[in-house]
Amino acid sequence: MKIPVLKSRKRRYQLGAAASAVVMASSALMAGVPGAGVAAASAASKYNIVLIPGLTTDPFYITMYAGAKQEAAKLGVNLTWRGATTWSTSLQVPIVNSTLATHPSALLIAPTDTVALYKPMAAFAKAGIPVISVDTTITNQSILTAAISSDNFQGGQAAAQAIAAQAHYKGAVAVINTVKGVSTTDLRQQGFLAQMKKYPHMQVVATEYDNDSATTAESQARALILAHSNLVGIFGTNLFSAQGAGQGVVAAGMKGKVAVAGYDAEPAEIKLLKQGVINILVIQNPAQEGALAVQDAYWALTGHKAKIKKHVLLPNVIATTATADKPNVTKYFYKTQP
Ligand code: T6T
Repeated sequence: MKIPVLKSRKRRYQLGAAASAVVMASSALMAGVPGAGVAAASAASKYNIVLIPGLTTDPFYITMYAGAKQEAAKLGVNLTWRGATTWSTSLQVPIVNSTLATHPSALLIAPTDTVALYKPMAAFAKAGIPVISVDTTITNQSILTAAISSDNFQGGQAAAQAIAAQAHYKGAVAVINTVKGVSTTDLRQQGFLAQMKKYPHMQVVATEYDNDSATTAESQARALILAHSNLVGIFGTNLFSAQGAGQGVVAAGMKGKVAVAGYDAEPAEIKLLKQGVINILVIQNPAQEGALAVQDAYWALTGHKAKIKKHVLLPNVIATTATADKPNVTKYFYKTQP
């Protein structure tokens, strides 16, 4: 399988500011990983940028934070990361609202819902604070300074192609998705379904939602295998869904019989990929997403708005069992600590 190499966006404006990294105080709002709520900062900086991830305990967002932190240090701006430890709109909304009360210079956010987060995010824009969506986004993007994401539709298509090829283009497949109304995973599912339509001897028999829980995804995978004797593949649309799908296939004794295509690249998934349980992982570049978001915020704050590309879609990297040890793949594996 061809492995696309991620291209880094051309740096159109380079700031010479040197960063002196200091540690900022943590806040009660910040939770999750050890060190969460601790920000890389420059004591001298007048810019306080806040990054609100989908959740703080997910290696995808931890890696994004690491990239954002590095860029913030380079540019000499303060960066704070705060968020809930689980994927939850009802937890994220009050965090966003209370962040506004701290009057940050810019907001970088992975909204947990395409509609529910519009109002809380729009309040920042109304107050003159640049808002950049990173990873996920909202449907009404009029209030955004920029939206940075991976090519999620293409990732879903790649997952479908891999399962179809593994199953010799016939049989039943299922999707295990996270939560409805999330821009990224909705698009991955759409890409998967669109691609599957091209294979006349394949049928999509089910779409499950696991609420971002690997444990739930595992039982859903086992139930799907029991319910559909002709099941040849499962697509887990994110890290937890893929992990659970792989574990479910192992538990059902169907390794090698039911193909698994997954998203992201944290240690449990990589282990399953190397074991041949997961056949393909669509890997993103969250560190680059985080860095670009900080850079865009900086440009917006320093009078260089013209340099901001409003919509950035980063390419994916495909890892298969055969390529799981290749350095041009392993360099994209996610971090578990920022
Ligand atoms: O797949 C990523 C992210 O892109 C998605 O929006 C939510 O799930 C992850 O964080 C992985 O768990």
